[in-house]
Amino acid sequence: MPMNMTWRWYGAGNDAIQLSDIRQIPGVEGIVWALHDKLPGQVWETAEIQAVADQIRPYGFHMDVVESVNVSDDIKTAGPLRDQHIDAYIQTIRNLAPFGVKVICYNFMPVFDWTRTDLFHPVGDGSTALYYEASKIKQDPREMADYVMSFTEKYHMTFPGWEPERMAKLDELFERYRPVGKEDLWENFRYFLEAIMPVCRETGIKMAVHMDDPPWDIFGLPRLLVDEASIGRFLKMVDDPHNCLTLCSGSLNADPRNNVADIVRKYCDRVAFAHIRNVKHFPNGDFSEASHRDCDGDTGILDILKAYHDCGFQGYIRPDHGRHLWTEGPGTVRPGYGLYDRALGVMYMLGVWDALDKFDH
Ligand code: CS2
Ligand code: MN
Repeated sequence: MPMNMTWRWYGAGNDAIQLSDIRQIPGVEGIVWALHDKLPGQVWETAEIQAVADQIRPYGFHMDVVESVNVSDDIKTAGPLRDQHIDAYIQTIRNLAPFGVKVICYNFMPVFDWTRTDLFHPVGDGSTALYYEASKIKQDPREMADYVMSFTEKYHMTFPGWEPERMAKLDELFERYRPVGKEDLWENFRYFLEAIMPVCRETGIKMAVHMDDPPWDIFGLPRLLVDEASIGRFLKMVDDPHNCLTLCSGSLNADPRNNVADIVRKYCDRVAFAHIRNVKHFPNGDFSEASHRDCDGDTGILDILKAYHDCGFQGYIRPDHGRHLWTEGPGTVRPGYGLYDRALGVMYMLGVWDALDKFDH
């Protein structure tokens, strides 16, 4: 039964991994891509999309999944430019459709995308991984933001959602989010989705929201997509087959109470894009990212894959963060997005899937 294995690639000159390398990983059918120099609120122009298509297509990959078209702070906070930015988003969807794009992954997290306190934490076998030390996340976000941004400066590497232009105005950003409580954020989310659903229906493109990472409020900022109940609320709030999920196993299971396999079984028909990532928990609330192998973490990778298989999942899937192996380290690799561990992850997932196909009827 087909599911569609993909690989996130940051673009020529922006990723140390070459498309010719990715081509050699068995089973990868498509490239998950984005225009990484765009700011939220800007239109992705046809010529800019075409330039990426010209890179990807000669290798035989599809470009069906975009990750991410980021949502602006004005949209999230109902700021003065909200409608203008929504119009830009709609235009971007229109411009993406002729390239065969089927799914747009995005998130609705206030201020920060994923949050970690150590991007190269020793795993114990010589490799490193992204790590969250609970006691380091205090009220003031500055230390953590400075730490992540120090990589941007040192290695001339920008991370999606951590745009230097936005991070430079962190205090101002926090001011703008201060009056936005959790219910306001839900309301702004609904407003955005209702505004873009017509163009999604028209183009067939599915919007697939990424889970909040980690799935709890941080620095006094509300986070919405954190567990089964909130996902259910989200899907009901805008009950349209184009309003879908990027179900990220590692983001959800950063809270060990989240049983991701159960969530897959419950909402499988609305999962447009599956991120597979394994997480290991420590008793003090810290967590480390781990290899995709089931027993290396606590996320239940085998149960999750079995759940997708049982549901007849035919959507897009990719290995999410991997560890940094062998020659990979600060400066040579994008944190979480090295070549080797993600390639091992692809093979692990395909191995499980092929075995389920063959033996599990
Ligand atoms: C990704 C997310 O690297 C990651 O953790 O899974 O950053 C994801 O790309 C965004 O949240 C989607 O907008
Ligand atoms: Mn993810």
